[in-house]
Amino acid sequence: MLEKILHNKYKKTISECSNEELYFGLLEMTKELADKKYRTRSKKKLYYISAEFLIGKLLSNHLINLGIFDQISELLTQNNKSITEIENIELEPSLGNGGLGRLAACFLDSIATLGINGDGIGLNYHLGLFRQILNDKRQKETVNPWMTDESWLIKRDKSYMVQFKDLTVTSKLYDIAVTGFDNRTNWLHLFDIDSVDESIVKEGISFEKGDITHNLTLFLYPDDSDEKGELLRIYQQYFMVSNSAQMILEECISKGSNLHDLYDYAVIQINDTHPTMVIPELIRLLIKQGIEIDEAIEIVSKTCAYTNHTILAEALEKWPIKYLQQVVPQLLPIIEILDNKVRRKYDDSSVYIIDTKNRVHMAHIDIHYSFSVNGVAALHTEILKQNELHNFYKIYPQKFNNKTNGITFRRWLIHCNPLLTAYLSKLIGNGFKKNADELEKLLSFVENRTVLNTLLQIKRENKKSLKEYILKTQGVEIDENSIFDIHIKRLHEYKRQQMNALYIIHKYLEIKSGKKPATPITILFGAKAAPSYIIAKDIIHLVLCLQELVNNDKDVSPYLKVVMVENYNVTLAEKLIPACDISEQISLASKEASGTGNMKLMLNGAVTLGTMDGANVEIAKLVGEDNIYIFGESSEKVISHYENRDYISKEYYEGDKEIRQMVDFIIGDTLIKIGNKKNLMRLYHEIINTDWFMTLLDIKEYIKKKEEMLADYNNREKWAKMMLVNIGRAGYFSSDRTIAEYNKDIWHVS
Ligand code: RUG
Repeated sequence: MLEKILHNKYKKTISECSNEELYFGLLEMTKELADKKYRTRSKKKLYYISAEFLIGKLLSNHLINLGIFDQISELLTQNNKSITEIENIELEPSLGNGGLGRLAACFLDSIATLGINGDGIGLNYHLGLFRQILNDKRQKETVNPWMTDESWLIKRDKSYMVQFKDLTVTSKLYDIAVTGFDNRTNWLHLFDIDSVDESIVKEGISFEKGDITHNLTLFLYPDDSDEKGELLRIYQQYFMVSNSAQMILEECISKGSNLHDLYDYAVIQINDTHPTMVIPELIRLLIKQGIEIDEAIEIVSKTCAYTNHTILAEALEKWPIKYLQQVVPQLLPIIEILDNKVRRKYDDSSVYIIDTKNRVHMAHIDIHYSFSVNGVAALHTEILKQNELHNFYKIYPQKFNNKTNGITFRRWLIHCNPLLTAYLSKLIGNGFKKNADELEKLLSFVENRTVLNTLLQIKRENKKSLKEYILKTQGVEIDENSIFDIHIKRLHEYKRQQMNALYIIHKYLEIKSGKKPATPITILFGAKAAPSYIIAKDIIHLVLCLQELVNNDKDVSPYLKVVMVENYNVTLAEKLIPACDISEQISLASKEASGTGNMKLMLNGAVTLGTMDGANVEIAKLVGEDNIYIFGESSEKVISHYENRDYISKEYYEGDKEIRQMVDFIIGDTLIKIGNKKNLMRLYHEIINTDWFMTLLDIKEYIKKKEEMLADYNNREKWAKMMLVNIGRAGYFSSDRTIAEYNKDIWHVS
C-alpha cells in the first residue's frame, strides 16, 4: 500500500523517496487504514472534553496500534531508510501543558483500545504551547507552529455558530483519528475558526489579547496574568463547550434521543474545570428545546461527570461574574439559578457557587451538577474527601470516587523503549502488550543473573543513545557510565526543582572539598515555566547558572554534570525516560495530585526517589519499601502546617549551618558572577522568607536519601533487582486499567 501511495504522490519508489516524502506517504497510508477500522455506534457514547490533549507525535503510535510497525520498519530498512529518521520530520503538536493534557491523550488511546465508543473534544490551537528557548541562562518563549498543509488533521464539513456578547463566530471542525491497539478507531474533535491569524504574534509570543476573531484558537492557555488574558480564556472555554454541547445534542438526537433521555445516549467527562461551562450551556440549550429548567438541570447532572486534578487553590478556576457578563451573559441567569438552588438547600457558604467577591467557583458547579467527582490517585481523593472538598463530600458521599491515573504502555514502553520491549517479549511473551498485568511474570526472574545483567545493559544502551542526542542537540557531553538522575515535569515550586538545585550546590561544595562520589552523577532537568511565573523562571535561571558553574569546573565536572534540556516535550520525554536511573518525584506531600511521569519512569526501570505524595504512595505499596527511596514529611503533617501556619522557613535556615551554606550560595560571589543578581536575590528571599512549598522542611532528609541511593547504585545486582521489581509491578499503571475503571464505575458505555 505504501509503495502505491508513494507512486501516486511522487512517482517514486521507497528507496528513491526522501525522508520527508516517506513521512507524508506514511501519513496518508495511516490515515486511510485508521479510517477503515471497525467502529460501531453504540447507543451511549462517551465525550471526553478537555482544554488539553498532549498527543505527541502520532506516526509510530498509529503504526503500533494498527499492528504494522514492525512490518513497516522492516520494509524501510530493506530500502536503506530508518523509521526513526522519518519520524524526525513530524512536528510535535503541543496541545497541552503537561500531565493533565498527556493524561487525556493516554486516555483516548486506552478508550479506543478497550473498544469503547468515545471521542475527545478540544481546541485546535494553531501555535500550541510556547516553544522554550534557553538563552543567556533564561527561559525565553517563542511560537511553536505544528500544522502543515498535509497533517493528521481531517477537515470536516461541520460547523456551529457560537455566540459571545460582542461577536458571533462560526466554528470549523478538524478531526484526528485515534486508533486503538488492535481495536476500533475513535476521534479527537478539535474546534477552530477560520479567521485566526498567526501573523498577529509580535515579539516572542506577545499578541493583542483583545483581538478575539484573530486569536481565539491561536495559543494554548495564553498568559492569563492580566484581565485581557483571563477574558480570552473565557472566550476559549466557552467556544470549546458551546461547540461540544451542540455537537453532542445533534449526535444524540440523530441516534433517537428525545433529550429527556440524554444520559442514555451520552456521558460527558469534564476534565478539570476548564470545560465546566458545558453544564450551564447544555441547560441553556435544553431550555431552548422546550424543556423546563428543573428537568434540564436534572438531565445535565445525570450526563456529566467531573475529574479534579489539583488541590492548588490557584488552579481551581474562579471567574469574576463581571468577566462572564462581558463574554457570555447568556449563561449568567443559569449560573445564578444553579447557585440559588444550592443556597436554598445548604446553609454553608463554602459550597456556594458565587462567593462574596462575586466570583463563580467552577469546581462547585461541577460538584453540585454532575453525578461523579473523581480524584486521580488514592491519596489525592482522600485529601479531597477529608480536607479540600470535605464540605461537599459530607453532602454527596456517593459521588466521590478515585480513579488512579495511568499511562499508555504503547507509547511509554513499546514505542519509546524498543530494546526493553523486545527483551520482555523474549522473556515473558507478548501478552503484556494487551494485558499489562502480565509484566508481573518478570518477577520470577529476580534471582536470575543473566536477566539482571541484561536489564543493566539495556539501560546502558539507552543512556548512550541519550548521551548522543544531548551532545548533538545541546552540545553538552555526558557520561553514560554516570548515574542519570532525571527531574522532568512542569516547573512549579510545589514540584520542588529548587530542592534538587540545592542538592547540586551541596554536591558541588562536597566535591570541591575533596569528597568525590564513587560513581559520577548527571542531573538532568526538563521543565517549562509558565511565562508569567516569575519565581519558576528564577529557578530555571539558578539551574542554568549551576549548569555553567559545575560543567566548567575541572575539579567537579568529572564527577557531577548538570543539564537542563531545552523545550522539554513529549518527544524529549520519550528519549529521557528509557535512560533514567533515578526518578525524581519530590513534590511537597499533598500537593501533586498524582503525577504520571513517576509511572512512565518506573515502567522503564528507573527507581523512584520521592515523597509520599500522589501516585508515589501507590508505587511504594506495589514495589515495597526495599525498591523505592521515600523521604520527607507526611501529607498529614504538611496539611497541619498549613492549617496552623506554623512552618517558618527562616527558622530552618537560621537553625542549620548546612542549610544556610546551601541557600547562601545562591547569592554568593561564585554564582552572582555567573548569573543575574536580581533573579538570584529574589529566589533567595523567597526561600528564606516564604518557601510556600516547604523546601527547607525536607531538604536534609532529601540529601540523606539521595546519598543512600547513590551508594546503593554501586551494588549493581541490588540495583538491577530494584529495576526489575519496578518494571514487573508497573502493570497497575496502565491507562487500560484506569479506563476500564472509569467505564465500569462512571461511563457504562457498552
Ligand atoms: O498536577 C497534576 C498531576 O499531578 C496529575 O498527574 C495530572 C493528571 O491528572 O494533572 C496535573 N494537573 C493538574 N495539571 N493541571 C492541573 C490543574 O489544572
